[in-house]
Amino acid sequence: MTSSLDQKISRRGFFKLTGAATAAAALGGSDSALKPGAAQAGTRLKPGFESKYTVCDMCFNKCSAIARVVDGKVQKLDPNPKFLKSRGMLCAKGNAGVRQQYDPDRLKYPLLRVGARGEGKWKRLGWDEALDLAAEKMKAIGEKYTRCGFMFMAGADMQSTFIHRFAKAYGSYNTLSHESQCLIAGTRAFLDTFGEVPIPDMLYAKYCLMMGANRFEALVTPDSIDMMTAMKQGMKLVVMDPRYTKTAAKAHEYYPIKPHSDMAVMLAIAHVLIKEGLYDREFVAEKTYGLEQLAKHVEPYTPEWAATESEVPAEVIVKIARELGAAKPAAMIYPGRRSSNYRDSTQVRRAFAIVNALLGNWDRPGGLTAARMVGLGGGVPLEEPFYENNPADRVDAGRATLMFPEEGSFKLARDAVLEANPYPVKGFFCYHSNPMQTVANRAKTARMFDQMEFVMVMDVAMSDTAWMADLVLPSQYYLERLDPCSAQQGSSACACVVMRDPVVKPMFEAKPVFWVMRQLANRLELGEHFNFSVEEFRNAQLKDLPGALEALQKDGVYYNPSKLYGVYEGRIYKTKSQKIELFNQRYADMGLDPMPVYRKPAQPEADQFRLVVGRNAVVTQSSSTSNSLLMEFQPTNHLWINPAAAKGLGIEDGDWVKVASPAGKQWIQAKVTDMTRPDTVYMETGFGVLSPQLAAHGRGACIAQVLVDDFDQISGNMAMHETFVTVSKEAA
Ligand SMILES: Nc1nc2c(c(=O)[nH]1)N[C@H]1C(S)=C(S)[C@@H](COP(=O)(O)OP(=O)(O)OC[C@H]3O[C@@H](n4cnc5c(=O)[nH]c(N)nc54)[C@H](O)[C@@H]3O)O[C@H]1N2
Ligand SMILES: Nc1nc2c(c(=O)[nH]1)N[C@H]1C(S)=C(S)[C@@H](COP(=O)(O)OP(=O)(O)OC[C@H]3O[C@@H](n4cnc5c(=O)[nH]c(N)nc54)[C@H](O)[C@@H]3O)O[C@H]1N2
Ligand code: SF4
Ligand SMILES: [Mo]
Repeated sequence: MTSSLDQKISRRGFFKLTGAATAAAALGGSDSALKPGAAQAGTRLKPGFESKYTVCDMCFNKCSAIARVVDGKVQKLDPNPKFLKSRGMLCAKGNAGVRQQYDPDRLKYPLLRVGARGEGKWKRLGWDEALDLAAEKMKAIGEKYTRCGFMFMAGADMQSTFIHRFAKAYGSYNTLSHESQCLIAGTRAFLDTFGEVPIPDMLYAKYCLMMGANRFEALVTPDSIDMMTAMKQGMKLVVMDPRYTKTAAKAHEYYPIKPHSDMAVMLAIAHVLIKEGLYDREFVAEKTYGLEQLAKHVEPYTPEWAATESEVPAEVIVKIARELGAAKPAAMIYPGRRSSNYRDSTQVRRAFAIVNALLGNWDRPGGLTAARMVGLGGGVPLEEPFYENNPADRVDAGRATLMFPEEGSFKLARDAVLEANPYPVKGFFCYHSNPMQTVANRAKTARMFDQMEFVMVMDVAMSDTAWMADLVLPSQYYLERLDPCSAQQGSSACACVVMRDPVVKPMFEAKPVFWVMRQLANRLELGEHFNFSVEEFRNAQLKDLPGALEALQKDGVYYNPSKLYGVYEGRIYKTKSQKIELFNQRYADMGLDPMPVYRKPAQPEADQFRLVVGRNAVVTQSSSTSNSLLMEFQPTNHLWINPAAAKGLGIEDGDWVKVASPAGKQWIQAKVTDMTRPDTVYMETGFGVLSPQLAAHGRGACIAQVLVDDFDQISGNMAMHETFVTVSKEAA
């Protein structure tokens, strides 16, 4: 059966279908300065422009920037040369921040749904009405289903801390962040090996093996920029990816690895390092636990065996192991960031961590370094109230072995909500995140919203998640906001703090989420937990950092220089054995594999492909769906399919194809290219949106509709690459 979410509908068609045209027309502002293109016009700066520091919010990296302001309007954004973490860079998306600020389709007023959910019929509300309604719903849901019956989600934002604080004051354990869609399997793996989440010291590395990361397109500062510099300084880069990415194109060597076989390659590298005595003997003897068990464990994992699993030739695996051994300790297996890939992603990343430990690169130049604490305080302390009638735990508790208590797992929480097991959850507040586009199995997310009694979304744009809400609240954009401080760690780029002051006056009726939380707290008799201003919160954060506020005002960034390497000299590791754990006893006690065990992964059938996700330098997940400037660079998405596979299916470049999985189907144009393996297809994220108020509407297909919602069994991380699809030539 085709659900309405599977359909491809043009923007014009959608207006007709839902009768949303009148509503949308009423929402569109008449301010001519906001017409498309107006923000780009007249970017020549007039003499006397003002310069103000800000922090980019176009992705999670938080690069410090300088806004050039003319007549109260931002004309241009420039990088802050004093912000070492981005090495004085502001990427294409960062530059396009101006466009987002003056997006003619920005959310302007609180909106109440008046039609069916997702139909797009809205009524404008005043803020008081909107907040009274939200408070009333929160009270009613809390009373009827306990306070855990209301779930809170907050994306990667400097004000997200206030949502977590509100949830605690209100009494719900059910908080979610973007992290279970992003990196928690990797975080879990490194914490359970080193007791720390490492920061790669890319700038001084001599050798880097990068697998499952695409650092020249998926920008992470300072790694992306440092990788270029390190290569100029002689670093060797080897990339393994089923796709020929931009990073692969720049690498010294590239291998189109069979998806889901990284663990095999890594265990075979460990095999060679140990067998040929190429590991750092002194370091391993002194700082690690479990070499003997590991040596025995990797004995059968030979390069020849790994080659049959991964299609990376055995002699290449041996060569890489020897080169890593020769370049150590300034040699690394790049730890990666997004690890929302497979059912065993924690164990895959454990294998990465273990090889790094064998190379002795921990806490040393060109290796993996410990995140340095900059000394930023937690702000105004919260006295968390206790509510007696609450359930014992989070709604997703126990569905994965070792979840993080504040992050949980969106995928598993959604399952629990749909099953109403162990208890019903009937209210949802989402801030600065867009699960309708960024969580696998969009139809399931829509079903979760369908069974909610109240969904409130606060965004800058009518995202697909806002489109499903009962109440939509217009958020201030980062250039308008006063935000708390944020600490940043970054290898040799130094630990630092950034903060945001408003650059321009807020437009329309947009408000900061802090204000919304405070207003709601007052209405729910929780005002004592929000009886401070953002400035006061910020001052409390900075109380142990004398001179920081002045530095932030003068330079846009505050540094707290600290030791870079050798931080762990004389220190114990935060693991059970107090050493770096090659063998993890805690895992063994819990019935988990104490060392990564390779189990043959499921493979696509003859008529199927594995669908993988990945990034593009001018797209940020779903955030750029409202940015018409970025859309000019990447107007739509395509399905990458290998020529041999396409030929077998009679598909030619540019043909429309149907991509189908058990989660759903979409229609998209094929890009026939040998930049992907014959068993792997790929499409970009951030297209095929439902909301007609987004610049991306009517463009491309939605990958979240097709991705299957599997999960990493240890961390609860979403596992998007467990998706097998069929592809057939078929017009939309
Ligand atoms: N321009 C841009 N930059 C960004 C972001 C953005 O949206 N846009 N997002 C930011 C965020 S939140 C994050 S978490 C990071 C993510 O940074 P990365 O994790 O580097 O990003 P991806 O592009 O998802 O990289 C995953 C790569 O793994 C490959 N791959 C898939 N399956 C396998 C496999 O089994 N084995 C191997 N070896 N490779 C595989 C994919 O083809 C893809 O190229 O990027 C950050 N930077
Ligand atoms: N298919 C697929 N899914 C993915 C990924 C993928 O590569 N492919 N990547 C995964 C990863 S690594 C991550 S980190 C997650 C991220 O997933 P999300 O947390 O959903 O992040 P974004 O897609 O960036 O969506 C952010 C939302 O915040 C809104 N926003 C932007 N600025 C503001 C603001 O100032 N205020 C408010 N209130 N809202 C604002 C945007 O309009 C957008 O709706 O996605 C994950 N899901
Ligand atoms: S990497 Fe680009 S989009 Fe991300 S914060 Fe930095 S400038 Fe902004
Ligand atoms: Mo992410």
